[in-house]
Amino acid sequence: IETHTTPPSYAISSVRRLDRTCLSGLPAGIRRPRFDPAKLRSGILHLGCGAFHRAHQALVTQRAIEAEGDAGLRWGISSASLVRRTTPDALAPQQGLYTLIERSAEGCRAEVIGAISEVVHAPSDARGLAARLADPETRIVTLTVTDRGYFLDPASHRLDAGDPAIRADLGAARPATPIGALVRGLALTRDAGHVPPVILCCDNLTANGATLKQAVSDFAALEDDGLAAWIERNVQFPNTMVDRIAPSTGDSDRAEALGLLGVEDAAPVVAEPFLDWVIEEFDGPRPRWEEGGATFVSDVEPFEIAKLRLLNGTHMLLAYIGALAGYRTIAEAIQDPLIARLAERFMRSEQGPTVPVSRERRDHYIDGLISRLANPAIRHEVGRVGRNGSMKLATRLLEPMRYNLAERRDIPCTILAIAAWIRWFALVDTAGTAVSIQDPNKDEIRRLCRATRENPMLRAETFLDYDEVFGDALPRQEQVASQLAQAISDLHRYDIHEVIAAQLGE
Ligand code: CS2
Repeated sequence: IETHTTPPSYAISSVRRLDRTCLSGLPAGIRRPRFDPAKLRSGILHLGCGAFHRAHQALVTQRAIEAEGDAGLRWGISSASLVRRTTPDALAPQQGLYTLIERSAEGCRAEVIGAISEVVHAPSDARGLAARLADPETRIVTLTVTDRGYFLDPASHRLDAGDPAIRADLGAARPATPIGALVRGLALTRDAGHVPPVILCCDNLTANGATLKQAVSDFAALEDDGLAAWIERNVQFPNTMVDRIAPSTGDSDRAEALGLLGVEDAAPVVAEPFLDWVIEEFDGPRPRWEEGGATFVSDVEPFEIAKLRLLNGTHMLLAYIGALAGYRTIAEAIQDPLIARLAERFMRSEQGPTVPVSRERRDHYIDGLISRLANPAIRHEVGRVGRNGSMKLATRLLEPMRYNLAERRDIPCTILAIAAWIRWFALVDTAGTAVSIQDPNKDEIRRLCRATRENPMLRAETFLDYDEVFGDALPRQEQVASQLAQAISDLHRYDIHEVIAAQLGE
């Protein structure tokens, strides 16, 4: 009998790393770029090289490049990470290539994305973001830097000029924040007499383009009024609505990519099959993004409100309620029939009526969402979806809540979602340690919880008065306070399922 004490050496070294030389040898079922990625130029500068960008804009851009042939090669993406170097380090040896795995209950589809012409780690980049933005070849700048990346004052939605990161960027040669980098790049563009690129915010903010424009103008005005006026007149910031569920990548996803490709990919991304991108029409050259499913419209607002309130708002409800019920992912949470009824009621009877689209369109979107959220092949962790809630609550829950209160509509699901969000900060693991929660206001929120420990009414009033998060007083605030106090108290005393059933009147 032949035995091997050590495996043959080819078994150790045979796994190659994905790069351009592997493309032609990939298994037949794996779609790959229908252009030569080595020939791309960088017509797009992107800030925030995370999973969402790589599962969304990069795929749509890949389709646009493919559709245009050689003319499309100008639309490569120079994709920058602003803080961490994990993604640039993983993508550099792969020449920007990575696998996009689309998963549903029916199976998966994998494609190698080659639209990223260059991966940049901004803090160590010799050229710097400002010089890249001011390069006349850059015609479009896209951003996915999350709500936190904009340094907005929650009440006014204007730049929080007092934030230390913004203060540190004023006058800095190489600003570290996205807003600072945009302003520095636009100043170079103006000084060189070039036409500025179009700036496309792809984050889930209300009126994201207009909001970003205001924040950029606010920053510019702190340095140079003339620059702020020039930006106001010359730079387009179209509004957009972006939609695709893309959880963060884990080891099992890397293992799956290896299995599918036969070569190692250190930075695959996973997404649901659904994709939507609605962009306000703008002037100037652009990729033919329609080829990848984008739509250009004159008014993005109805799409954006529908998406923020129905998808992102329900995500928040499911994240907090799901966490309290002990579920790990959004799909697990919504597979619980009681939680599913709560989510559906929240969408149809509370968030839905506040959305300015036809009843038919809204119902159609909600029907689709119920199955998207339940996609068992997407492991979207509740802790991740729930992070930074103090910054997301306003657009996703509080704006529709104000509207509903003014209409005198009952909002038991919204009240429960807010109570669950507050309770979430008190979550402990089995060893009794506070669960790690990511939120810029976490310390303050935990302090408010401690200060109101034994008194649900005081807690409800204290939170509703916390204007950093809740803004101005709500309509009928006293009534809301007593309902919220009841929900807070119930969540302390009873099992979450009993509380949901009571709230649904079941
Ligand atoms: C989620 C979004 O984490 C979150 O805040 O609600 O990332 C959501 O998955 C996307 O907006 C879907 O388009």
